[in-house]
Amino acid sequence: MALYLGFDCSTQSLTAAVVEADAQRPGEWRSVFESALSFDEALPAFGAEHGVLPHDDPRVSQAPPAMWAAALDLMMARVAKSGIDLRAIAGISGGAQQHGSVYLNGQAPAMLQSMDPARPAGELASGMLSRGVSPLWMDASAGDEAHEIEQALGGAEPLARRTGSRAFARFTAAQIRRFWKQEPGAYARTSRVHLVSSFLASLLAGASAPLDPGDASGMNLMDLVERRWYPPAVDATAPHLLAKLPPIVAASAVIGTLAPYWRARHGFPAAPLMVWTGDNQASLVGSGLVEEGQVGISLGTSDTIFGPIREPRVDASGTGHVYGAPTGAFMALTCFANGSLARERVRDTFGLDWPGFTALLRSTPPGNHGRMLLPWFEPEITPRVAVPGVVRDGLAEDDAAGHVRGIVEAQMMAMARHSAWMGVRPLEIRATGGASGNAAVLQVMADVFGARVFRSARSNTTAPGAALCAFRGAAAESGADVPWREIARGSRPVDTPVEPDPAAHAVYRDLMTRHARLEGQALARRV
Ligand code: XUL
Repeated sequence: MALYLGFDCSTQSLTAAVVEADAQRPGEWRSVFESALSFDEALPAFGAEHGVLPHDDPRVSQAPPAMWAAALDLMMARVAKSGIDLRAIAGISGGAQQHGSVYLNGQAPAMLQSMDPARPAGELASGMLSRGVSPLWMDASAGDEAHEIEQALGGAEPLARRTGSRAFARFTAAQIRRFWKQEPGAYARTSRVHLVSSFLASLLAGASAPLDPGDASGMNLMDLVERRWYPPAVDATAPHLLAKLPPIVAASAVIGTLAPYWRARHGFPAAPLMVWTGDNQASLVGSGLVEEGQVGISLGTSDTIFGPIREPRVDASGTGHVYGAPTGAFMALTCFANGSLARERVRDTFGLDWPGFTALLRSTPPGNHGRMLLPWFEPEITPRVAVPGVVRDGLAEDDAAGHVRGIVEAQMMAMARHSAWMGVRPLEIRATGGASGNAAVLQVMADVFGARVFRSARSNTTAPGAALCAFRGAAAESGADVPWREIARGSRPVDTPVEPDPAAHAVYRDLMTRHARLEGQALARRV
């Protein structure tokens, strides 16, 4: 049976998954290999902490693109040595953290074509850059630039209607504009602005790779419905930008074959390469969410709530996004920056390990005896909080149990409230990401939403999702239109769901009004 290789280049790690699949029986795909490497542990020389370079300004969040290239090299070596039959690889794709931008210099096209297999990919990649760092999705420093772009487009609403989102500081347009304003010379020397996804795809292809509509829709630069660059937004961002942007091709399209570099260096065959996408897009199909009404929650570095939608709807409250989806339709998503790192902050502040954290969560009742917490340890995306700071209501600073329940309840209530715009009242939620393995956390999720929660069969759904995009792309290339609905049957959750407790749900329905009030007051104090 054919094999498909998928990557997930997330904030803190690179994961690879190999999926075995057959177009005749698409629902019977299975994962035959999975491996993850943490950037901090595997590549300490880059100096990243949790995948991010330390910076004095808490709003700045950057990483070295050469670190991702080095990780790809290490992971390709691991896959090559894993014992899987490399000759059976019939497609390669990936999903990467969204919004982050990689700036290539004028020599990059020639360098991509002639990568020397004797030299590590990280070293080769550093020679291709016009900017040594990449601003990440966690970066909150480009607020002014986001505002300038919105102004030029006639306000937040018209921009959101065209591109799927109002201007966000972390979105690529605001970040490109900031780079142009701060380093005009380096911007002028930039021949191509890639996203993390198309940068890694370019290294694999040995040529500048295109973007898919899913990841391109996280830039504030693409006309969401036309799936083309939107000239007024491009012009409002930076001069001569159109010529620096990659082309946009259909999701899962074949974009080339694996470059000679990887074949000579690690012994891979000349496998077809499919366009990469964003991590959330790959996770959507990896979780088997392909029809409107289905909802997923990913508890990763960022917490996201997302689901497929048929038509693009705009979030009037301005916090949500509409992105392209691998299915060719759309996905709604709301993103929270204070996800797993915030949970870890609470765990570490009170000297707990995860079992200790879970025990305290179980020892406290729904509603937390009225103690409440807004966990804005880092600048928050939803709602927009530029200057971080934790807000406590009735909660003593040394109350470990109150903080543990407080953070989980606050995260779930924020997700429930700020996703109302999606217009989907979920009866069932598919949970994925690291913390989805914690049944006590999932119980709070089920109780807040009043919905049953299924844990995804695997905690990483992005890498297998990317492998499935490669599978679908390969099938389409040979003339077979494999329905996503059929492929999704292979993602059925295996275990029994966590059921909501009606009494606890009633507690949270009341508490959400208080949560909204506390949030409103805290935001008003910050203006
Ligand atoms: C989505 C977002 C994050 C990143 C994290 O808009 O900013 O989920 O994709 O990897």
